Amino acid sequence: MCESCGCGERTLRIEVAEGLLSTNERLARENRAWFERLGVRVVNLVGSPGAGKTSLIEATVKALNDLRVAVIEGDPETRRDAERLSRLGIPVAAVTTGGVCHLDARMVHRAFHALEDLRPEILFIENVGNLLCPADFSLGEDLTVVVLSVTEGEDKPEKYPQAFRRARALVLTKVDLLPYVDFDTEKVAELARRINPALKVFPLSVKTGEGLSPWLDFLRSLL
Ligand SMILES: Nc1nc2c(ncn2[C@@H]2O[C@H](COP(=O)(O)OP(=O)(O)O)[C@@H](O)[C@H]2O)c(=O)[nH]1
Ligand SMILES: [Mg+2]
Repeated sequence: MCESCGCGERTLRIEVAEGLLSTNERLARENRAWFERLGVRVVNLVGSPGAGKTSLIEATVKALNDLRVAVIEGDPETRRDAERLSRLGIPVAAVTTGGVCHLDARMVHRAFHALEDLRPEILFIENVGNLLCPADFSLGEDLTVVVLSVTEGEDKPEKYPQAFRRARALVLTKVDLLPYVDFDTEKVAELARRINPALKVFPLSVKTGEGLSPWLDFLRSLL
């Protein structure tokens, strides 16, 4: 099954020869080459549990209905998010990490075998809900997107700088709840840009649809 991507024996040898992190980097590079060969753009969504990652994928895939989109869903336990997307007819592969706090390149590699034949143009990877660990593990993605909801507090960019440093975009979700919480989207965007000046920021709500268009335009611009 892995003949198309070049993993297998070689991967095992790499693992014995190198440490854990560099093994992941190596596998991530193999994923990257595989994704490039297939012409699929890969978006790694990172954020706390409940930030709105699955909801964002649902709304995004619905809006990009002219594109072939697939999803890898990472969860520490259960396949609930994958089942949720599957019910909407979205092609999805589930990775249950068994309590591990992040996805790694190998997990993504194995999961993508189930989606490869669909020839997706965009692959969304919902990482395990966590702002810390996923920032240390490349998956071979084109870009990482941090998903931060307005209910999580303004201090998160400064508390979790590594995730923001790694990301190309920041989606500030649940802006429909702004009247009820102390959260200044401009201020948080500014704090995040101090860490990563190139960060593109998309405040939006999947409940009302506000702010979705610039996010969708950004995704289309990747193709
Ligand atoms: N008000 C509001 N609620 C949202 C929005 N996006 C997600 N939610 C809710 O936030 C909760 C967690 O969403 P989910 O997508 O499962 O988060 P995940 O754990 O990051 O995948 C659910 O109850 C969603 O309905 C939004 O834009 N506005
Ligand atoms: Mg989810």
